[in-house]
Amino acid sequence: MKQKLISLALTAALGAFAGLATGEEKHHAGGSQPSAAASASLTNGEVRKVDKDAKKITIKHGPIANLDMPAMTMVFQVKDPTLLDQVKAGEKVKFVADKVGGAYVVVRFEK
Ligand SMILES: [Cu+2]
Repeated sequence: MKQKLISLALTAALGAFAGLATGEEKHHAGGSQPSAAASASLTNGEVRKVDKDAKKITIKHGPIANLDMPAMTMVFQVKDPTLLDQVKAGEKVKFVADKVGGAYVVVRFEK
């Protein structure tokens, strides 16, 4: 019984190692793009409110795959305040969102 457990643990460890090796290979194949941006997907949304003073934006968004979030209207922070100069209320946008330090942040917009 003990022998079997050790064997299982060893198999799991080897599996994890193989997974790491594969991930490393993918990373290299992806070129020089940061891995976070490469894995994040574009989300459709409609800008509801832009608050430059608070550096926040309200977006009615579709499902966000990389954050496992359903469609809703919510407030995002922005990675860079200048992002708020690219959009205005009522505009349809595509954007990349990420979770940074427990907050939902818009990383970039794409028109
Ligand atoms: Cu949301």
